[in-house]
Amino acid sequence: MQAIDKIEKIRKEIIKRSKIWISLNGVKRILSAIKTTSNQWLIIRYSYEPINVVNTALNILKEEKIVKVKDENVYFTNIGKKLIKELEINKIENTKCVFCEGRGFKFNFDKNLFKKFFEIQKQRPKPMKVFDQGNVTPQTTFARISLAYNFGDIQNKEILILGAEDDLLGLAIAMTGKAKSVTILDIDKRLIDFDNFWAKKLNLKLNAFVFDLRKKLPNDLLGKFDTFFTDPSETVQAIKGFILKGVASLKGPGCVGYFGFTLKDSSLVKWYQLEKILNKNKIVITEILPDFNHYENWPYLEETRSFKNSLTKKNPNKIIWYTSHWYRIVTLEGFKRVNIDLTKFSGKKFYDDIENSTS
Ligand code: SPD
Repeated sequence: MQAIDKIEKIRKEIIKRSKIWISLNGVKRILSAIKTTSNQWLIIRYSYEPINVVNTALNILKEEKIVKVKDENVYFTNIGKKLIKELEINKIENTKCVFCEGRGFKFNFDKNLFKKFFEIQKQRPKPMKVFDQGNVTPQTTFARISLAYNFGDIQNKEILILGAEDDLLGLAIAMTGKAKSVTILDIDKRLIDFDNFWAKKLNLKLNAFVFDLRKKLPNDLLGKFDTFFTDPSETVQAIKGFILKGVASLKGPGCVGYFGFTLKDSSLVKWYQLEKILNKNKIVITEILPDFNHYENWPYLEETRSFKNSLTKKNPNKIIWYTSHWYRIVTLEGFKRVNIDLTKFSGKKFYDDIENSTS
């Protein structure tokens, strides 16, 4: 069988088992990632395909004797080496800036402020599975601020954070002293108490409230903010719960939202759905910054599908492998405020779907 036919057969098998679509180029990218690194978590990072898809692909490639596992690392066999030679698969070359971790922005917005935040964040509550938590690195939190600051989306602005305060972005923005106000909504009382404790201690313009974002936003939060930030789970329900509620909170056309979206827990088909929802509501995407958000590993990783279905049983420990793209969106004239009740989606139904494997 020709190499290309073999890969096409494998592509169809990946789709059959994972129930997620992948292109031929997507499969070739996974092969390039394997050629680049033997660590399965970095293979996932470099593949830009859902974790479920990469894990399924690795398992099939092993069954087909194209890859083998040695000391919990993944390598091509001789059969695999011949195959990738025929397919002209190259290593992935990292052309990103090494000084800014590839984001294009300085992460140390202000060295002393960053140091202070760095010490505070060490005491943050640990991520919990029940809330699908997993925080970004403190460098990421400050890179988010630098980016938004560059666009003028923070200075003298009224800011809303919807969930994801495990990233402590609202606290960090308030610590810059540049925003007019920062309001934080999160379901996790531990985080709200943490924020309010530091707000009092540091005299910050920050108000944090326990709020379940499946519920409708109260009227006094609608149309009141200039900028929102969120980092939702990636189901369609969570897009509506977090991103569209953020949009509903904005004052008018030309206001701004930021959120993270992965190719780890979402496929390109989900991206299409997301972008269609945004466009339908007259919202335009101005930036999608790849791998902008770097996540620290969360303590419950081994309980999730991403680990259980993985080819090797190596824990990533300190390796940054879970990254997301950072979207910036702007409301247009005639944008829609969608503020719906989603409480019928209980627990996992709200934040889990077939493409998600980290919750
Ligand atoms: N469930 C594990 C951690 C995931 C963190 N959330 C990332 C959301 C990106 N939109």
